[in-house]
Amino acid sequence: MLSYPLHRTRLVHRLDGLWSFAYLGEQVDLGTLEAQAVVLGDRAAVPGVFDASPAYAGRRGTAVYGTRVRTTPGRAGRLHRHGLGLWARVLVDGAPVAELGLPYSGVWVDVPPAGHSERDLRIVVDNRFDRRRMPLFEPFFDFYAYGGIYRSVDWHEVPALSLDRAEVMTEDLATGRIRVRVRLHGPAPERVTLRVGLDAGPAQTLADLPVAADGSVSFALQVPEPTPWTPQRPALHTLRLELGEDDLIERFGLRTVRADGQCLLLNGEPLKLLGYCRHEAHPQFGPALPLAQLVQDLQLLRDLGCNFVRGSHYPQDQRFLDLCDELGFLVWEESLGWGQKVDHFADPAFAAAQVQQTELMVRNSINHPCVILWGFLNEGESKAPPSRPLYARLVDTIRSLDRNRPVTYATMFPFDDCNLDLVDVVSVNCYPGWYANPNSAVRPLDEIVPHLHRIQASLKDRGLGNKPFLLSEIGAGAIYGWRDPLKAHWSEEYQADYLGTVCREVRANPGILGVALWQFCDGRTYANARALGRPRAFNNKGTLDEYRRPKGAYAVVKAHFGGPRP
Ligand code: ADA
Repeated sequence: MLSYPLHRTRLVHRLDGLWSFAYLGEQVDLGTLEAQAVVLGDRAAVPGVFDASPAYAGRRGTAVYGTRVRTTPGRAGRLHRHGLGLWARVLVDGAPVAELGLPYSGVWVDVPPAGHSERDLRIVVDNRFDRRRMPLFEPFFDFYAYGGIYRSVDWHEVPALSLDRAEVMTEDLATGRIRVRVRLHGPAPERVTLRVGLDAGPAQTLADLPVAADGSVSFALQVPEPTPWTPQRPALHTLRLELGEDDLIERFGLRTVRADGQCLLLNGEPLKLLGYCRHEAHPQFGPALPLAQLVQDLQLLRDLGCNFVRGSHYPQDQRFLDLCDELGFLVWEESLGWGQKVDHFADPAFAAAQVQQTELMVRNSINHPCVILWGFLNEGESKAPPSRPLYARLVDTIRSLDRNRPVTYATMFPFDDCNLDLVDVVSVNCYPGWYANPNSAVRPLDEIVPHLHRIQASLKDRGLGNKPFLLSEIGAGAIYGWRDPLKAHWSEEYQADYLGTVCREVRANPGILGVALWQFCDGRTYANARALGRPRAFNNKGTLDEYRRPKGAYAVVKAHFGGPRP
């Protein structure tokens, strides 16, 4: 499947399809594993996760995927893995070329040229938890950790010096002036000559551009017929680049986004964000969602009247972001995290992996106009002072790569978080009226609005009242089909009343930037005793169930969010 950037002349082998496969069990020693010797007797779809298929359901161990690709002899390769999990080793012609433990991240792997044409590719995938090997995913996360190749795999044939990416920044919205930073791959000379074209216009030659020490080239361009990108009119532009025989097509939108006092401004206009947190998950495909599912999810969100999606809790599928660009959704993208404590933050391997994944996220998604917020470390222990160095490092990392988008993170400590001064938008996850006090005389539903007001007052008291305040999660569970005249917890009625109360307050309260309701649809979670609080081992707070069947709350949210947009 294609996602931007695209190529017209570069030879790209799309490796999605049927691969050979073997599941090796739970006890494999990865140090001594001879992956090349493994007989691949089964077949698997790529993208695909083995543990969502009935044959290997729930297994936690090692698998080997294999395929062959016919390439040009003598030509170097760059293997693009758009995302997998939880850990992988890549072998080409039997030789290991990379190991990676960054679940969900799009990663490039250099493959040396060979004298022969048919290259043998094997990917060892392991979904066992191992903090040393793969520090980012833990068994205590409230979503299932699948094993397999989540997203597409491509093999690019590239010359010694090739085009990596071109980052496009809107410099002047009114005139359509953009700044382009081209990242080169390979040993760069002091100067390069590029051919550059915008939209359907003719290409021009930019001769002898100086190459910076980091291997990048920068220049400004004028979009001839600039149309700003807005949710109502998501106009997109393309940038074509040629360097020698290599080429690259990037897509971008002209728009600005910045925090100003309590507002978040898109092209200078204040936004109200109305939407959902969404996991990339389905019972039959895990996180390896078919394109049709991505489209259907966005059609449902559009029907609900949403303009906003929080991509919880990991870097998003580039196809999904392409679709959000086209359909005019606003997106919060974040790196992988869920409830880590300071022992994680103090661990150099964890911190390094977190920074690396955050960097990759920003670089991979930088041209999507839909992405308006960068986030990280969902519900980390951000009230503990020792958390601060890593939070500060992640904010700096993002700002060093992109100064044009606000930074945030979702805190579960609205009253005593100690890092909120670092970010542009204060984002709070809270569940008043759901995880409610059992001994309280107040009806759970009546806890919601006062709790939100207390948060706002506390932020103001602590000098944080001049930042936009976003509800990054709030919600209640309901079992699909469970109707109850008493409207008890877990009934569709309670969830509908709950979300109705939240939406009413969010729309009416000018001090709330918006909401990402928790959550779009139900999703599989813990496979351990923690699931006792999660009937069916699902997080049931979806407004739709895991098959995208609407619960009673659907109509309520739709009525509040305003139904279909023009
Ligand atoms: C947290 C977390 C979500 C989910 C939610 C819940 O806020 O960020 O991933 O676990 O709680 O359902 O309780």
